[in-house]
Amino acid sequence: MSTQRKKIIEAIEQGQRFLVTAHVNPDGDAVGSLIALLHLLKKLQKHCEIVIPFPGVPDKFYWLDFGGDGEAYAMTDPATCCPASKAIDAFLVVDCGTRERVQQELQPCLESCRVLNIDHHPDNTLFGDLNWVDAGKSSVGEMIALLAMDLGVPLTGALAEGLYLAMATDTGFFTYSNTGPETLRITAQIIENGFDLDRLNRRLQRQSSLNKIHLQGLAMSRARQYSEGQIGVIRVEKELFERTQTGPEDCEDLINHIRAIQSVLVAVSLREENGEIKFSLRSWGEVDVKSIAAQFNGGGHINASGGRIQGSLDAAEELLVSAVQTRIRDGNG
Ligand SMILES: [Mn+2]
Repeated sequence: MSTQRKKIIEAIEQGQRFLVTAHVNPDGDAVGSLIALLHLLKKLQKHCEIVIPFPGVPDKFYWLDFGGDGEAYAMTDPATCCPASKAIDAFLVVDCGTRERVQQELQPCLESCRVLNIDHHPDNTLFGDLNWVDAGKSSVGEMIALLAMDLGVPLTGALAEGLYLAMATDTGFFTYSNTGPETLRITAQIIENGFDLDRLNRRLQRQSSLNKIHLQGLAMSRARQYSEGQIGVIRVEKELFERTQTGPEDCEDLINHIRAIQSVLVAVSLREENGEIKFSLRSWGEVDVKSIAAQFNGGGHINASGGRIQGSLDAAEELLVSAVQTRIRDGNG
């Protein structure tokens, strides 16, 4: 076991009051890990405040168990979180590669508290007082599962739900190359413990509205490819959101349809959001899209990354396609 993991376990065992958060615009791994930590700490009889970062729990996860008895606090008034945190023993920050990924209002806590940084982003800047960072892990959920096992807490109930959500979403339901033997062993253990897989998958996967399907259909009908089909591109203009009465959250999974095209090595999706262009990159195997996103100050993982570009959709598409072409030609395609 790594020394850092051991030290995190000690800090949890020795502490009594914890503040916990994840990155802004929380995804399945962030939300799932927060829920898992909440229930893990509750089972250990610790006091725990969860700060769900901006803009809150995505609608599709509203049904998860956030504690329900006043021990979990949504981010309604960020200003009240930090003063309270002075009395806490540790500030757990999960799934954040850099301190900037922590919500603005919580930044002072990074200075005033003992920070435990638990993450799997390869470019993590080790901003914590303790840093357990392992890029070999599929998700933070997988890391929290290991902590729970180390601490002798069984992977059941709402804890297991959070872990499964985190691992399933960060691995594309156990299909991406980050899915490791350990990911599957933990999942097996969760199922052995009586977890209702069908119930959870139904809730996770039965989420689309008809408007979302219309948006995706229109966007997909305009998808195109470059470099003899090695690069697939899909884009969503502001006008498309207006026409189908949808929002950015309805673009989820769109990129996976492009990644599924036979010849595609790298899938690119672009959308107009808040006056800038948000992009995502997905690749197969060796093609490192994290380094491409980094050229535009983005981040992520080798096979899944993203970021933002200022300017028009056309300009952003041109920049990204040319960066991907260079990477495929010079590198590891
Ligand atoms: Mn993650």
